Amino acid sequence: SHFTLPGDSVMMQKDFLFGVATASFQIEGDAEHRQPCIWDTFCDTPGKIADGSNGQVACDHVKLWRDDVDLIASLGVDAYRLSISWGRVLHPDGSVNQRGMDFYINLLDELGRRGINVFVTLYHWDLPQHLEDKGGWLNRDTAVAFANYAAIVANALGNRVYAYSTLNEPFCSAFLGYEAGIHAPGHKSRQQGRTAAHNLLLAHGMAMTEIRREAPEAKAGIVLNFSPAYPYTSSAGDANAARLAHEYHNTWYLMPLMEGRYPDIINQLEPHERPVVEPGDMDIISTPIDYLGINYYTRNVYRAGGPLGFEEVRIDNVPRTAMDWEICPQAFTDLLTGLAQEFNLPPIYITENGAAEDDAPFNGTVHDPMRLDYLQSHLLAVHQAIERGVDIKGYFAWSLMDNFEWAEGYRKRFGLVYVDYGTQQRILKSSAKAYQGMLAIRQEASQQ
Ligand code: GBH
Repeated sequence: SHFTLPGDSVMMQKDFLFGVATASFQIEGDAEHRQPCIWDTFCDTPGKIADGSNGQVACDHVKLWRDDVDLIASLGVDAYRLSISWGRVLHPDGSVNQRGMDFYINLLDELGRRGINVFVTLYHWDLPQHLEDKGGWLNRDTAVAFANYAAIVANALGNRVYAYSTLNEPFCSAFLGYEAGIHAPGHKSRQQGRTAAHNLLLAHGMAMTEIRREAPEAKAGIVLNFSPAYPYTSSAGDANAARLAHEYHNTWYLMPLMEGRYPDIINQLEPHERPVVEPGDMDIISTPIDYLGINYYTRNVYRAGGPLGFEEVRIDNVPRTAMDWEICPQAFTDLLTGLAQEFNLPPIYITENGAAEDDAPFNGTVHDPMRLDYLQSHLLAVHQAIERGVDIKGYFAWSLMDNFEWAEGYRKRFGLVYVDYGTQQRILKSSAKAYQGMLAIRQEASQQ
């Protein structure tokens, strides 16, 4: 079996990029050759990771990268999205760790030889611990350190990279890391979450200038996660709750990037609860981007209540993934068309989309029917959004292979490829074969 799209869909044309995505801390291992990061510290804190695991070995990708490039190429994808470990390419004093930089140079050169376009994320949550010790994202200096790091990487990797992305999901870094305390560094303060969010956005804007100077041919942008917000009932109160949740989870990041201002929900806070915005910050943050990366997994449903005026409701009798996230492809189409109406967006890449399933090998094969359904329906949802005029240029499945799923450890599997952590054997799941099948059909069609 293989995924299908309408034959006349622009997604079936070769200039639409299909890829798979990963992130450094989740797959690399080889922790002894990089600086410790905030996720190492978080993993060492009892009770933070569901299975008590850590990222010391993960998928052992730093050792197995040549096999993994073969695997990626075997899928027939046009693109691969990876992230750079800040503490692998730099020493704490900011000088280059050549061994670490060479790892990425060799990896990118090999991907290039296979004709695979590389999307590089500079920050997928693995902040060097020594920067956290100086305040992490609560310290404006971290934004400057990030811009310096971005310049060094863009200089070293240059145009081997098709598209740079500064940050992956600053919402998660700020909200989950500083406000909800469920991601590293594990703080629980609303005020800290807001400061972290502002400094992350600032870091993004400062890095944009560096990337453009050092790698002028490459595209540069950012990756945001979106959780479209729906009202629980048709009451005006719930409609308002959904609107507030949309601002808090989604617009908070997108509006400053696109329009150089924060949404009302931030501006209307008491002065002492707002982030400190210095003159010029909003100009830096709204530096034009070449593309917007969108990560989508699920929608959320809200009703009026809670300290911020909205609270999430768990609805019954809907299909869910192993993360307990509702499967709702319609919300993906609605999100894309809605954002394109609300903002003047640059071209979009879907930089992550996927599902966790409790996979297990049986007679050497891994059948993942739920993920097959999820990916098929979400590919069609993207197609629908394009039909309605949204400019979408590519789609990345999360993830290439099972990996360290943050606070969930290794028990939640998002891979198209199964990883046996005992042997590091990789096994293509049914979903990987369906992706491969679709890409092979498209390849044949493009050669006729
Ligand atoms: C992505 O983030 C990550 O980029 C990736 O590394 C990860 O492996 C993958 O997804 C799968 O989890 O605000 O408390 O309601 C996940 C995006 C966004 C997950 C918001 C949960 C809701 C948390 N997410 N979200 S809350």
